[in-house]
Amino acid sequence: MKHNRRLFLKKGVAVAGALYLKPWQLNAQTISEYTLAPLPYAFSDLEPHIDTKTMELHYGKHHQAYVTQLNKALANTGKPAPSLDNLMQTISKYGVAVRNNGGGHFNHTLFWQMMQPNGGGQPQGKLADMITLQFGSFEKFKQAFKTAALSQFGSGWAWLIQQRDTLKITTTPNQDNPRMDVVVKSEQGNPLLCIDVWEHAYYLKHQNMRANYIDAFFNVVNWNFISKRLS
Ligand code: MN3
Repeated sequence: MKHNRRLFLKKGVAVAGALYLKPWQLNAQTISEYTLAPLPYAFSDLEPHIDTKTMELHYGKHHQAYVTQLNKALANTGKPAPSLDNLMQTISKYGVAVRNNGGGHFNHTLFWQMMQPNGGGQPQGKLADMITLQFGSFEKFKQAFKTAALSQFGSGWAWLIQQRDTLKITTTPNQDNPRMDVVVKSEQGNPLLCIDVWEHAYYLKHQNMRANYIDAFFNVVNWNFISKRLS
């Protein structure tokens, strides 16, 4: 009897609670939404390495879709939006729609900033020293990064990550990234450099030749931005 009564009380409280809206459900404006940041350069600025049409579609359609779908998926959870970095570190608590679209938003936000007109060349200072220490030389690093980006089967990303005092090259499928808590611990880290190897990132200009796209990408890398990401 006692047990049943307690159960009834618990259920009663749960039902009563459902009648009241949580503070963040009272007003749609209190729900913080993710937004697509402006590109730090024009669509045509990365020519001839990354073509204008690819940039228009990749940023304007693909990235925008990740942001729209992420906001939709998160609204369905009824929870407020955490910071994007925090979302990555707690992604295991969310469903597949938040993982895919949240990852897509995080990855592309980084990716645009990693490129710049008149980029390329080599990193300087501490990052250059760490790359030489870890990989032997910048050229050896570049080759290893390219090999990793080529080896990612199907859609995904290649990364240079920082793990305390060491650097590591890794890859992730789909829109996963090394900040996500669902990624195996040994492949988690602070993302420094990344390249999108989904076909939508290169097919218009390079068709099936992913290697040519990777070479072109190295001509627009913003090493200054990447160096500042060292922690
Ligand atoms: Mn993409």
